Amino acid sequence: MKNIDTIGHVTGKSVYLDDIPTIAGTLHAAIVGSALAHAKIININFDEAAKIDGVERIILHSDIPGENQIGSIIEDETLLAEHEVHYQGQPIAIVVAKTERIARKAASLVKIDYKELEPVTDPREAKEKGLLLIPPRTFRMGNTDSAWSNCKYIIEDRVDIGGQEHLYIETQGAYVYNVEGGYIKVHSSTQGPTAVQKTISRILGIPMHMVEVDVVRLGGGFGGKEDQASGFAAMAALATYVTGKPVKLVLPRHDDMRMTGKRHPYSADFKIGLSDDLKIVAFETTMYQNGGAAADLSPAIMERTLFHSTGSYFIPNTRVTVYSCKTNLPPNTAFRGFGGPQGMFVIESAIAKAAEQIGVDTIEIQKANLLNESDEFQYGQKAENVNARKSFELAYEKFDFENLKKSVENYNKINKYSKRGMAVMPLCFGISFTNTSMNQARALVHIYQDGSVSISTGAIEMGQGVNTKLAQVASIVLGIDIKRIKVHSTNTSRVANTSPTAASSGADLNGNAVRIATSALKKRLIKVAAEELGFNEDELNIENEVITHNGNPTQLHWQNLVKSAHLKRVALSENGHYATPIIHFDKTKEKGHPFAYHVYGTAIITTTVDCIRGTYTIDDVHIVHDFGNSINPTIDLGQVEGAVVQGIGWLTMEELVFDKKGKLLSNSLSTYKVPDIFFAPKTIECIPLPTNGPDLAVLRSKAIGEPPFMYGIAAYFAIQNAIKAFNPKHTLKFDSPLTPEKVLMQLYE
Ligand code: MTE
Ligand code: LUZ
Ligand code: MOS
Repeated sequence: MKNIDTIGHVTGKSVYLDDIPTIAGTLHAAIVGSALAHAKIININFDEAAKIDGVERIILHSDIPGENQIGSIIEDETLLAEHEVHYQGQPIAIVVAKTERIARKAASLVKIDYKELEPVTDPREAKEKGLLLIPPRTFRMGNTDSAWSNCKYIIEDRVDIGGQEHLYIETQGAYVYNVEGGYIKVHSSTQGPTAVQKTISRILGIPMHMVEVDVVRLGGGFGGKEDQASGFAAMAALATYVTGKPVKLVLPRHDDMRMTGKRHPYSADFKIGLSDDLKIVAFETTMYQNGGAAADLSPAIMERTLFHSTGSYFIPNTRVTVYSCKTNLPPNTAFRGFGGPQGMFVIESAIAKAAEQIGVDTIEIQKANLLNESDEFQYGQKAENVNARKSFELAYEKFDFENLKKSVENYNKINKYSKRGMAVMPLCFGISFTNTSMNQARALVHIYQDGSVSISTGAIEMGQGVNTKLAQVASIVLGIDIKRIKVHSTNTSRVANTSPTAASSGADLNGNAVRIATSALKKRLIKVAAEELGFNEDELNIENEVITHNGNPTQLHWQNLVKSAHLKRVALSENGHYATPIIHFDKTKEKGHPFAYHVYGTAIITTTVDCIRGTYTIDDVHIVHDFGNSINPTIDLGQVEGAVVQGIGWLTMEELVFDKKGKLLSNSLSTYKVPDIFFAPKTIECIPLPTNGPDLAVLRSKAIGEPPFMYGIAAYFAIQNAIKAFNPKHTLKFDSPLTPEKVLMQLYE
């Protein structure tokens, strides 16, 4: 089963926000963003901007009829700045004009006088100054203090981790218009339609039922539109409120890059202790999360860092603390992995450093400490159906690790100025929103008189193929051809109180809601069929659109069954509600059972470094991944490939550069490099780990969106190992991204 969007995407017929036909008289908005990262606003002068022909209105915070507040977890963020600005690009005013070009031109002419204040961009400095977004949190298990004396080896070091620009192909945007009587309709490129609805209701001071948010699909989100789409939609809604006209706001790439938050950079100190037989006895780390100027989703991201700080390993004595630090950067936000990758990078760094100092292969320490069945995580959950060792061993065998290693060693013997390195990354990622209450979803399913089926859920299609999976679930449950099924836009008037499509759980949550709704509809239809055919209900089924009796086809076809059900006045619509069972978490104890299940896997990555230029290629990516019983292997493989390349990009070439004053210098595609087809690994081979999949995954098909991102971590260590092969004086450095410039310095340090 291919992604149902395939043809539309490659022929350019798929509709994105900016393709929606606009109503006559639609105005266009542009944002005036702060030129400075930290300053007091002294004066705003828009005389010159207002003079331009075609400018309709210039909107300030004082035009907001409701509350000037967009913070979702913590109320600490304005829609439009009032007296002070806290990051470069922070929205201050909105210019509304007849065309996009006029709006942008006028926005550039708005003059703002500032009194500059000292910006802070470094999280450790922020912590020193007491600038925290929320109080720190600590997860602990066992007793690290007393455990150190049982360690043969104790190793300490520091890790610095860079951020990452989302670079969704479609930038942030919204299109808003009045329907009647203050009821507004909003098209938004968002992962969280309910978040948009809530934010607009707050900004305009109107009830949520006066705001209808509709989303067809996104040109990528990657977490960047989980929270941050809300502000831009609210600006368009405010402009509609003020002007009474339809308003479209679509960010130019430059504005999107400088105004929106990114993956959080982290800095961390770690201490790891091992026994003689390479068991990790104790692990302590303190991490400084660079949260940016407002909380946004940082508290939840901090939480996932804590959850994943021991990676794929069992460590009996653990203490992990994260500080969420307030800096003068755009508020950092969700990005594939949601703080998990940073936590895992620290533990992998600690293991690699320990291996270097002890003088063993990293893989020996990894292997000795992989999670086993019933091991306890530091947050109290017991590991169940653990596939850590299984995937590790299968990867070792199937990809002939010993031979790979020998071929790398041989290559390095023969070649003087070109060196290879390899590294292994074991993965364990928890599935569920860590905030238990978010793990719910609804599906509204209609069967029309002609036998066609309509599905609405809270899931947002952003390229990950969730709509295809939802249609598959309905098709499997109802026993009908997928061509009869249409997955409709995500709309807050059809499906309310949606969780954002995030945490890789879009298919699990919404798919289960579809399963529940379609199962109920099927039950009703079978009852009708039993009456028509004179058989018992439990002997009947629907297969390939035909009603079967004990597995044998009858004369009754899906279409006729639907017709008679309607004539018999049987309800052909159903609303399915799903809430993940079992999960819970107690924040006062920092213990519980937060995840429905975990996703496991193992990647082996090899790389070649050009030791004259410092450039590198990623040669081969070998993965054993635990898909469960994949409902769509084609889509899932695509997710693995995309995620691993994105993960490699994060730690290698993608470098965010801010100057000391907090201004983003890498603000375009000429200065911010992402992996392209030439940089992508020469081969990505991914084999599924044969498993049945857990009960709590939709039709036992495990969540796929984020986990494979973290395989990219192996690329960092593979390059480090290649540097070591060239420069025997080199000691491991934990300072991502590992750009060619840094590689070159490390080759000759
Ligand atoms: N794949 C594509 N093509 N585009 C995206 O924006 N987002 C990722 C992942 N895969 C993304 C993607 C992220 S961050 C998440 S959380 C999941 O998809 C969300 O979708 P799911 O819950 O349906 O897996
Ligand atoms: N969003 C969120 C997420 O609100 N909670 C989560 O646990 C999460 N995890 C991954 C990505 N987004
Ligand atoms: Mo993904 S970071 O959960 O949107």
